[in-house]
Amino acid sequence: MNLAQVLAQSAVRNPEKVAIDFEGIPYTYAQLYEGINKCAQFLRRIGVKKGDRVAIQVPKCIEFVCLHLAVLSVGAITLPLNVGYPASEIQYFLTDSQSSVFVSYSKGYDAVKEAVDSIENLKVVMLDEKSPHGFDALVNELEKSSGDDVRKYPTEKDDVGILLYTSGTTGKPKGAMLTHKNLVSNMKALHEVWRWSENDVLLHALPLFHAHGLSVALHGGLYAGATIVMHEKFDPRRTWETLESVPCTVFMGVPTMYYRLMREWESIKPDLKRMRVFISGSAPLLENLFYKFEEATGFRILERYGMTEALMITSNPYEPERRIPKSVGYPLPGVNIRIVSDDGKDVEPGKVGEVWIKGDNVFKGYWNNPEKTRETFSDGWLKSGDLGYQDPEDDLRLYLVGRAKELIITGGYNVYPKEVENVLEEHEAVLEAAVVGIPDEDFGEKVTAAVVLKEDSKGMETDELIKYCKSKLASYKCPKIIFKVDSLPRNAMGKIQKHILQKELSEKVKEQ
Ligand code: MCA
Ligand code: AMP
Repeated sequence: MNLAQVLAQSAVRNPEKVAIDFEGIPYTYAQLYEGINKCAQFLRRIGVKKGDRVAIQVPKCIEFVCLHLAVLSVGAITLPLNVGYPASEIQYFLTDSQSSVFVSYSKGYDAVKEAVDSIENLKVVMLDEKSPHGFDALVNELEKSSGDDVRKYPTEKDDVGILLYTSGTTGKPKGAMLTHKNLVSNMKALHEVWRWSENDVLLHALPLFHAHGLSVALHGGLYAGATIVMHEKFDPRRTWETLESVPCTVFMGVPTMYYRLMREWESIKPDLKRMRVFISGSAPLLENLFYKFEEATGFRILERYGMTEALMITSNPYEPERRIPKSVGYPLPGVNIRIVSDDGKDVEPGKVGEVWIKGDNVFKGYWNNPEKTRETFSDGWLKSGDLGYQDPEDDLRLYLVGRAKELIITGGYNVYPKEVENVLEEHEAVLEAAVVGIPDEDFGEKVTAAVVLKEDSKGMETDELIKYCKSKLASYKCPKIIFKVDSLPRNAMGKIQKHILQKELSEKVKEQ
């Protein structure tokens, strides 16, 4: 089994149809698959073999799509990376994954060059800035390619296709291994539940380096043989205008995007007569936003629940009248869930417990980390760290109510406080630090820190600490606000009481 091979069938069915319109430049299915084959030849030429990790850190572009599917076609593994990651994070991902190729672009490469140069046996593929999306170097290489089809798809269903790094409670990101079976089965389940068809036109405004934009949106659209209109960045006004002018039938976003779309609604009020469905996920969609959106547009947003380690888990039903705010719906076909208490026993329907997951969607484990993998599973069930309950009155419909794991979700991105605390505590002026999520209308939660400074550094400005964090962490992980405090609230055991701190900092934010 190979995801790229499954997707290649759309090219055979409808070669002349536009597969992706990237920022106004259309690429037919035939052109896309020619590009994939050329990239596959290039990868073979530079020695990429089955199982090799190919890390790609480039802005959203058509070349990313071709490279990613070419990597899978030759049996290798794609490791997509956020362009916002600074050098220290990139060095960690490349060394931890033992990647053999790093695909970068000149504007971004300067920032990571020093860290990357120190890694042995790593081939760097540079893409310069002359082609429409900055990819002349690769494009030149591709021109050397012949017409031979080198896509051999040498993988079995349990071979890894994508390695996605997710942060963890210990602070060090771990590489989640997603197999071809995970990717294909989940894509097919969503195809059925969301009633994808080749008549669909998806507006794709998400990043391609997470499961949401990559697996759910990109793979889903290509599998359906639909047309994907890709915007490099999300812009709410442009999104409304495009949904009307193209016109589109499907949109996917995180709640922050829906919040920003609503802010622009009144001044545009686009005609959405061709739209079929708006889908939300990656973070909780607030009830008032669900209703506000429905009142304005007439559409009930279809909310679903997923996590990198299990791709998509549950979804509200497709029928609009069965989409309910606050509920994430029912398990997808082939996915099983349980709600489990602290002692590992199933709780009664209606009672809150941790969501456990089993099915073809569940990942193979963390890269090179059997210990963390073992901790994440119990009897073959993936322990999600999410807290929820099933409604006994409504066919066990799932509601999420919180998280057992210490996690902040900001604008759909996950931030583990420990990772930020570690960085803050490495600063010479900081004695100790604690990081929490403060409710925020736009981002859902806002990363916020409290620091106790060392005696001789009490006068230091917190702006300086934020600047320091930005040099060490992707900017979405950096605290938006840092408060100086004399001490952190602790219990009798000395453990920091995050819920008290969270309340205290929320009050401080309100006072500002
Ligand atoms: C950008 N910034 C953020 C975020 N995004 N800060 C906190 N949280 C964020 N999500 C920073 C920028 O670096 C910048 O920092 C400042 O905030 C203002 O940026 P702004 O222009 O407002 O942001 P933007 O570029 O418009 O991005 C907002 C966004 C983006 C479009 C909502 O965050 C986004 O694309 N989110 C989607 C993430 C996603 O795909 N998640 C799926 C994970 P400064 O000014 O300091 O430089 S996969 C997943 O969760 C599972 C599988 C699932 O269920 O889907
Ligand atoms: P990630 O590790 O980036 O894949 O994020 C996965 C986490 O996002 C899940 O464990 C949930 O906590 C959260 N999540 C995803 N979808 C939803 C949703 N619809 N509602 C609430 N939380 C969600």
